[in-house]
Amino acid sequence: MPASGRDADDVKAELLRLPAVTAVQGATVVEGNTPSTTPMTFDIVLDNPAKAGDTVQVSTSGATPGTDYVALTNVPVPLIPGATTTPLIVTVNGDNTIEADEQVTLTLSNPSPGVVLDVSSGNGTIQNDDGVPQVSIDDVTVKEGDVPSTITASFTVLLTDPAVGGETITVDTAGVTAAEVLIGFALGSLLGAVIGYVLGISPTAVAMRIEDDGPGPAVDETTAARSGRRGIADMRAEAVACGGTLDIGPVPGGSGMAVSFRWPA
Ligand SMILES: [Ca+2]
Ligand SMILES: [Ca+2]
Repeated sequence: MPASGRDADDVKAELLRLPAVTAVQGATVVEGNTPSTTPMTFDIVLDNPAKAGDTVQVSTSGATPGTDYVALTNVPVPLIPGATTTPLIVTVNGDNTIEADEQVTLTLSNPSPGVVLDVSSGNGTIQNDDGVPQVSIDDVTVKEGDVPSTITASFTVLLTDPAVGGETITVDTAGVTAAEVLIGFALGSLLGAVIGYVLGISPTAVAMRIEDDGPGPAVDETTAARSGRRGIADMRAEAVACGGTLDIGPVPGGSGMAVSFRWPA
């Protein structure tokens, strides 16, 4: 028996217990979005427990090093003494890019004496979690307000996935417009009612059309006419006075007369 107390069988048994890496098991992680990061764990698996001082070096490759994950190059990793598994974390950087799943390879090298690399690499997967955004928009109700106020109707456009940046959509408005507002209106009460009623609908312009049936004032209105009502002349003057215009002409395709008022002129 040697002076050390170990015989050949002891040395042989010790050699048989030298740890050998038998697997490098990478994880699958969901990528996440900017600026989040996600740990991807690689388990360095040994067939026998590591001893104090056992180390390997690790490097990463695959996907876009430094962008998709924090790259490692020949980084020494101490194996956990007495353990058969040593975890090693690679930091995955989230992004908002629509892309395929990506693979990260962890490669082991330069084991310390007594450590054998039966397996020297393993793969992990970054699962892309970005898709083509679907767009929706909500409904908005606002109170129109009074002259001369204007009211802002704020619509919210929602995406199902975060925008990458640079995407645009075209929006258009439809519905009530100044030109579409048609208000039945009695001759003689034109301006006061029009200004108060319509400006809240369109903050920039208003148009309306007034028609009569053409027979002219009734007999019982004669007194009113004689008392100062001058019909169209008064209406036009009041339209101009408030900054609008008044157009008068025959009703298209029919009999009678039409009066169109627009504000501002
Ligand atoms: Ca993402
Ligand atoms: Ca992505």
